[in-house]
Parts: sequence; C-alpha cells; structure tokens
Amino acid sequence: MIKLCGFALSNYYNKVKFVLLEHGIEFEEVFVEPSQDEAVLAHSPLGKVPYLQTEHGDLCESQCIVEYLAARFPDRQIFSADPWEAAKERELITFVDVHLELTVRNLYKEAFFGGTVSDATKGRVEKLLAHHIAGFRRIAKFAPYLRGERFSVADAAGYVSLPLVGMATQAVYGRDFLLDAGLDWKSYVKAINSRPAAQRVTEDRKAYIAASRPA
Ligand SMILES: N[C@@H](CCC(=O)N[C@@H](CS)C(=O)NCC(=O)O)C(=O)O
Repeated sequence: MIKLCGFALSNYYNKVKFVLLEHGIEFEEVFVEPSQDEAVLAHSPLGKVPYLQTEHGDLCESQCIVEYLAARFPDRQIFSADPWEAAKERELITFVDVHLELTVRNLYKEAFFGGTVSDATKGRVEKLLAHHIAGFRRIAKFAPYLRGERFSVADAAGYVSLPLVGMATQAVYGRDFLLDAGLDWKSYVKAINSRPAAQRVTEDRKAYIAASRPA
C-alpha cells in the first residue's frame, strides 16, 4: 500500500493527504518530521516532507506526488478530464505553491515559531507578495472555489496554504495581505470545510498541535 510520510502540521503533506482522501485512494500515514539525518535524506533528498513510499521506491515534492497519483489512478479523475481545465488547475496550484506559499514561507520563523526575520527579508517579501497576490487575483475566482463553482484539485493546495499567507502577513506586517487584496480566504476555507477530506486533514492538524503543546 502507498505510504504517505510526513506530519500533520505540514501544508504540503496535507495537500497530498487531502487528494488521497478526496479520491478514496488507500494509503497509510507514516509519521516523519523534516530532518537532515541520513535516515530521512535516504528517502527525501532535501530532508523535506512529504514523500511517498511505493512499491517502486520513494517520491518527494507534493506536486510530483499528485501528478503520479493522477497517472496511477486515472479513474479517480484527480485533474479535470478536459485538458484546458486541467492545465488551469495546474496553473492555480503553481501560483499557490510557488508564488504565494514559497514566498511567504520566509516569514514563518517570526510569524509562527517565535523567531525573528530581518527587515531586509520583510521588505523583499512584502514587495514580492504584493506582485504575486495581484497576479493570483487575476486568475483565482473564489466563486466559491479557485476555478469557480466546481471544487478542483487546485483547492487542495489552496485549502492548506492560503490560510498561511493570510496569517503570516497578519502576524508580521499587522495586515492580512490576502484580505486586503479582497481575497476572502476565510469564506473560501469555510466552503471547503464541508468536505469530509478537509475535515479529516484539519482535525488531524489540530490534534497534532494539541499533542505538541507543552503540558
Ligand atoms: N516543494 C516541496 C515543499 C515541501 C516542504 O517545504 N515541506 C516542509 C514542511 S511543510 C519541510 O519539509 N521543511 C523542512 C525543510 O525545508 O528543510 C513540496 O511541495 O513538497
């Protein structure tokens, strides 16, 4: 059986888990934290999670994993059957994962982990985010889903990462860049919360946070 390795706080782990659950693909979760130890590097070359373990070997990078799942389980229609629609779903995922999340990730140390980020980083990230959010705003529909009325695979990425963009910018700059741009990620997340796959991902994340809190 496919093993999904990682932990429930990781947005990229949760993106893949959402897709697996949403499409009823059987899998086993294996708890692994990111690490530079050989034990993890042997499976995930940068020591990051998630990675997948299959009968063929290991596979890292959440989007490569989603693409593999789509190819391996074509009957589940993870992407839309229409090539244009599927390409637009991939376009949105790239915006969420690369242009938004990867940029805002530079702030997490201060936003979520009690550390500090330099003013230079804050300035650079602020400029990049303004540009990237303006671009995302042109293609993301939020009606209520990223592609419009129909839930798509792009929403697995949006669900796990857009809250981080909002919360991290709120924490570091005192204003939520998504809400300021008119992108109501809170209503968006609420719309997706009705899905059992989303509920499971969120419950597991909350349980992980509760269990890691000092007594
Ligand atoms: N591009 C990767 C990003 C994965 C990633 O950054 N995972 C985080 C946890 S959410 C991690 O392992 N961080 C540890 C590190 O960067 O060394 C993907 O899509 O899977």
